[in-house]
Amino acid sequence: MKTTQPNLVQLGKFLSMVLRHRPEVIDIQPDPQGWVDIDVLLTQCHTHGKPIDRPILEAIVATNNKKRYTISEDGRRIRAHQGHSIPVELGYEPIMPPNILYHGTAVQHVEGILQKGLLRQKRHHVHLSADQQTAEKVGIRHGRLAMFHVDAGRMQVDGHVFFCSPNGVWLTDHVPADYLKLV
Ligand code: HQG
Repeated sequence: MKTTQPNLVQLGKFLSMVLRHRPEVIDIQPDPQGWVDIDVLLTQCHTHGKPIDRPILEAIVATNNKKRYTISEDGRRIRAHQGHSIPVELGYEPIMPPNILYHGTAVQHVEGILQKGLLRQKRHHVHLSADQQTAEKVGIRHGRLAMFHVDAGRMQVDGHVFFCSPNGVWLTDHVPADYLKLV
């Protein structure tokens, strides 16, 4: 008998959408820290035509290219590590950043960034990468690549606060243009 393999990438994108941006699409309500009960999530996914069961969910979490999701220690809840546009309090502790962080973007954004610095736009934070290769992948999502080096060491000395999500994305509120170098 021929079985159809679930498309984990596609289902992962769906999960990202409902956990970070539009939970109302499947009628779920993440708690203030962004957690959703897994039984409720799976039931609501089924109801809305996305047949995700527990093994599929665990496969999405394990194989996701950016390790976007985490399951709680008791195995009952799931949330995304970062990147939400819905209001959530992720509870990360401030942490000292490396001296240089990287931000990849597209050339059409460069002028605005040089004027106003890096703004968090629709997300909760500005997202920065610890290595240039990752930042390149982030940037080319938007168009022709432009790369900024961020003087994170000096920002921290000047009082800016940084967080690092468990999947290694560096987060801060705003990067004034003075700390940016277009490379
Ligand atoms: C740009 C993905 C004009 C900024 C990735 C970026 C990342 C400005 C865009 C995560 C600006 C926002 C985040 C200014 C910032 N003027 N443009 N003043 N300030 N911008 O997608 O950093 O797949 O919200 O350069 O891997 O590209 O979601 O942020 O180009 O980690 O898990 O405004 O999203 O992860 O775009 O990506 P985004 P991002 P996920």
